[in-house]
Amino acid sequence: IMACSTTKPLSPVVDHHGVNESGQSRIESLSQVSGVLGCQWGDEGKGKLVDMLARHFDIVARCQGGANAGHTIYNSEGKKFLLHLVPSGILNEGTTCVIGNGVVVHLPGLFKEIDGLESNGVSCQGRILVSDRAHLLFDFHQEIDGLREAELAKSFIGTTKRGIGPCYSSKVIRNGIRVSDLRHMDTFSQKLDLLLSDAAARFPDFKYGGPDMLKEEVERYKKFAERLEPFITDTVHFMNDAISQKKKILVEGGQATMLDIDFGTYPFVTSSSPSAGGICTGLGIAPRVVGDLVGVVKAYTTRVGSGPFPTEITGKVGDFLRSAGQEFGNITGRPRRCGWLDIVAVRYCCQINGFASLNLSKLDLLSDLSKIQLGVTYRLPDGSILNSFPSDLHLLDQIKVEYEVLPGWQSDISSIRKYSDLPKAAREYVERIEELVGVPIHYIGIGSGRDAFLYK
Ligand code: 2SA
Ligand code: MG
Repeated sequence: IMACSTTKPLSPVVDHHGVNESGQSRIESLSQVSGVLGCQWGDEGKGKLVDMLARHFDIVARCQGGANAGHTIYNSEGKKFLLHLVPSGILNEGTTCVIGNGVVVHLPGLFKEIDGLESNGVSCQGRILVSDRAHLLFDFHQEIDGLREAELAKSFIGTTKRGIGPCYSSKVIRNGIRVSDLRHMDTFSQKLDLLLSDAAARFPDFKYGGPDMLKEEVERYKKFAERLEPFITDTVHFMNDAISQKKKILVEGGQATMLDIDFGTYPFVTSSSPSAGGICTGLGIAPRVVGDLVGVVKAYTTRVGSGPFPTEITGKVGDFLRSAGQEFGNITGRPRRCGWLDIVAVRYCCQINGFASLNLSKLDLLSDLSKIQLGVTYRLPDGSILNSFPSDLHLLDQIKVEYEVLPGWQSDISSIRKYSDLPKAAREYVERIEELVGVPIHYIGIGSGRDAFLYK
């Protein structure tokens, strides 16, 4: 008995996500409430990390955004799932998924997603909780999103046209309709009437069909209300209760800090807070309980939509990254703009979010390049250097990015499963980023498979 108690229990070398022992210890040491947030302009691969971490957490929660997110994940049989509103923990049976108060919920879209999951054998009933405080996003919000973009003409934002901005506008101007309003269909109808009339008054092309159209929409929502009822939860109470019961909670960010309504390249941003602050406001949990945040950084940069992109590469290398990395919007299919890794922007995101560690994703996509660049300095025409990411887009327009050039490794790294087995040039790239940013990289994505992670 003595001998047994001193030997470590035998643990499998890898679990079904291909997580080896060093990965296990990294993951197990994450704090009770942890989060995964985007550290660039979105599409860093947050969903994949969340899916991999989910089995170590009881709850996965979304706190902001809506169906403008497109998180691609694969189940253990390699089947692909594209999620928009449902948290990426859904494929892990034991995980409860929370859609928090800060999320804007398009019910037709949510039900479509749930139907898709259930028809593929993923049970959702009782596993998805929707906050009673979350705002409802209606089809008309999506329509207005399109009308606003058309109005902006050449200076369009390049939104996903999922109605995100218009829905948050309703929320902030205090006209919004919340999930709990579904329990009071008489006042629901009055509120919707006001919203639709407002939209018609503001947008000449918005055709409000009057009482008939309202009646039709209300009837539709009566059915939605019935179907949603079992999902509706006071998630503020649920989350805080879970925290006192020592449940492990993982917050899944959508979009990214460079798209944050406050910290991003305004106005070319989304309308929510995808950075650390959004966790507290979007879930109703205290800053004191929020622990380790992991920032996800793609090994290069992409951006979909308009707005500044200092390290953008046009031409051959940009085209290569776009096609090799399949850099097309998940929802809209728009080609993503591609560029070198922007250390100035990443450092700014790390400052705002206080990341405990980073997940460098899609490193394998750089494998064919003979030289890799890192954007390290923003220099102004007068020779001075910007010491932080500027708020003024005019200033950003004038800067010249200075690059460090590192040698490529020019060999396939996608089947490597140990950090130390990476080619020296690849390790040097990773370690140079750590050095410049000042945050350790603990996870490295080297392929699309569920197990294609290295732990450092
Ligand atoms: P919105 O729709 O109002 O949030 O758009 C405002 C800006 O935020 C950007 N944004 C995104 N950028 C990258 N990925 C996103 N999700 C989808 C994806 C995008 C897609 O995962 O691929 O399918 O096109 C996302 N969501 C919002 C958007 O491009 C605007 O610049
Ligand atoms: Mg995405």
